[in-house]
Amino acid sequence: MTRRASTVPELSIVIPTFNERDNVSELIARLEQALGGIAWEAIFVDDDSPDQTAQVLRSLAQRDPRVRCMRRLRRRGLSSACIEGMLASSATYVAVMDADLQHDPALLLSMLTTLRRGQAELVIGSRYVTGGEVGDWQEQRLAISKLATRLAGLVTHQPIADPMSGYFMLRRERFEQLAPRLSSMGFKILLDIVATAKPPLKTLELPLVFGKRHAGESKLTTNVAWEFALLLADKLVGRWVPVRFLSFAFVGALGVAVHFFVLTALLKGLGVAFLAAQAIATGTAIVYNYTLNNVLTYVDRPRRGSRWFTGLLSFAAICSVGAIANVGVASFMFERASAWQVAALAGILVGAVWNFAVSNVYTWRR
Ligand SMILES: Nc1nc2c(ncn2[C@@H]2O[C@H](COP(=O)(O)OP(=O)(O)OP(=O)(O)O)[C@@H](O)[C@H]2O)c(=O)[nH]1
Ligand SMILES: [Mg+2]
Repeated sequence: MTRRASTVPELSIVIPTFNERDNVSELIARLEQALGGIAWEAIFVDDDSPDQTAQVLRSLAQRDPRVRCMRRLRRRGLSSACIEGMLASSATYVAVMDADLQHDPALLLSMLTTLRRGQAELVIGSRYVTGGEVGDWQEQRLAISKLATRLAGLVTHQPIADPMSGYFMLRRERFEQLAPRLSSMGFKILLDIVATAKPPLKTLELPLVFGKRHAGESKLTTNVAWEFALLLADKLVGRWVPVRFLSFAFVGALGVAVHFFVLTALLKGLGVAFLAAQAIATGTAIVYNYTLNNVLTYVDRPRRGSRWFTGLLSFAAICSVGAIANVGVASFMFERASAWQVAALAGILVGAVWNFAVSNVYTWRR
């Protein structure tokens, strides 16, 4: 059976959602208004929002086949949601926009025209070009955004005024070429795309006046800053060393400090015997490392509820084996006349690699 060409969408608009139930119906109405005459579809990617956004979308989709909803379970992540939504598209062009109506749908038409004319491969709704505005942000948020934009310049390969924008459109084929190499970490999918594209995508920025959130709450948390740091690190050094390992090693180094703090307090402060103090300090450091890795290194898939406790048990078991490997390697080297510092460092490195590699697969398996 052949389908009429007009029913095949030319444009897929990918909209990540988390607790946006009171925005989606209004957004669809505004898309309809802005895109008359264009064959479009809206692909919502919902991370199982507790406010039942997906259910609202299902009922909207039953009335309008242009609306689709992908529901992801036990996952969070704006970038990965956008990537999966774009990969579900077969249209010529894909756009990404927020669900909360801060991105004016009227801009979609100019973006599409720019791409159709071949004036660019990527069009960005930019808050930082003439005519664009950030809206009523507080001074602090503006300052942070500007700093992040400057840091982002380290990885973009070309000057882009607003690489942190969440509103853009590109040819789907170009996106599909890049998709396997994306970091897919964190909140900044556009930056990920721009930093991955080599040679750079021919890019045009159109002024965007960033509106007010229509309903619901912001999902911007302090995690966003950490995830941004991970994304930058991945783009800068990810080719040589996995950024998760860097984070794991960073947490481990803090864990050593915690260990010595507890040990000293017990030994010197409370007069506890060395063996008992060392055991308590080790236990504390394991719990500390686990907790921090769970929220930092595995920010995209933390263990919660009862899985938090079972995860701790597996992490502790893995670290115990890591400690045996550490001591084994260190004593092997020490006996073969290595300096004690070198032997100790080699032991620590082997233990850390073991702990990371095994807990990455077992404790925080996908
Ligand atoms: N699927 C999915 N969507 C998300 C996630 N976090 C945020 N979103 C969506 O991403 C879009 C942008 O999030 P916002 O909280 O509006 O972020 P923002 O626009 O930078 O911040 P505000 O100006 O405070 O609104 C919204 O449509 C959110 O619902 C997530 O973990 N998963
Ligand atoms: Mg928003």
